[in-house]
Amino acid sequence: MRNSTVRRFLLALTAAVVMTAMTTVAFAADKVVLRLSAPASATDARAVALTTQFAPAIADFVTFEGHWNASLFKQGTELEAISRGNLDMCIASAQELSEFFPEFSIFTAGYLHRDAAHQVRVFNSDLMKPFKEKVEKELGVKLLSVIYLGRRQLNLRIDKHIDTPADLAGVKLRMPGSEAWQFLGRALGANPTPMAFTEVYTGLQTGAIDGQDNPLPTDKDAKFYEVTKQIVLTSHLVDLNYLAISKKKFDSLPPDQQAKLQKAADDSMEWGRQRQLKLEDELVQFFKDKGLKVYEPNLDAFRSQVQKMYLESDISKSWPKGLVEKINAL
Ligand code: KDO
Repeated sequence: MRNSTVRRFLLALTAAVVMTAMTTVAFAADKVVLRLSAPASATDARAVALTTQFAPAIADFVTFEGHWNASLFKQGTELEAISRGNLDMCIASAQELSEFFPEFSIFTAGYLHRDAAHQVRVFNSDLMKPFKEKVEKELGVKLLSVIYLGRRQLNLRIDKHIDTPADLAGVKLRMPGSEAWQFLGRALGANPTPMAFTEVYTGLQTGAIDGQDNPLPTDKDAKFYEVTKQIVLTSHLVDLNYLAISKKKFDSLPPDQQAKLQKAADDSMEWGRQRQLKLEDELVQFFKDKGLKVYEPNLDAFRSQVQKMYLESDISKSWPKGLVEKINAL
């Protein structure tokens, strides 16, 4: 090729590269950015469901950014961040929502939801409508889908055998930092201590706390088995989260994209639910292999004490009349 031909060729190539880059930027700019912040780690089941299922399903119109380990917002401050327009999505807990709307504490009560399927029935039932509407209206947050976190179990660094709530007297049990969680700790018979999730491993290692409660997949993911001696299978809370999004952001999407996003949320959370259930089954052996004692206590003793404490407490005064019975009937 002659020099001028080479130059023309290079110029054309440069122009093509620039055009492609500009188009990519334009497409990227056209996409809606959804920033989610959560205390969960990037390997946590919910993070995996969001990054491997949810994000790819809506990738044609959404750029999903997951910020894990509370790197963007501190645990418990995400709902307010969405409300103020500083964040688009989060993994909200009923405990956090109960700080704004006390009636949400019904979904934080020990031994209320029976299992993962029951959670889904409750979330999709008409009973949930006034709860969802209130959060949308007053907080500007839309609860897209229910997330199965798993059955919370006691995980202790002390060796003492736990059979009934009385055996937990004086045990410093880390619970997340809100009143709904602290109450659950007391209902279990323990001495609850608030602490952020990201500090729990060190708390167990140093002995600042005697134990913590979380579902088995979380205990594995956070490596709590390295610094604890036993897991007591109390299953005291079939724990849930809600996949939450800014209502303003959601409403700004055209209807077909809203529907696609909603479906991606439901499908990915169902995928996560099945994965989490399978993990819970498999992990008992994993912890035993790591040298931990894993056993069931007197479940009737735990269930009756916890349910009684809730029903006699001020917390249950905020629950809509007859709702416990309706939830039980679902
Ligand atoms: C926790 O702090 O123990 C907890 O399990 C509470 C849940 O509601 C949820 O927020 C979870 O932490 C975090 O997402 C970290 O896994």
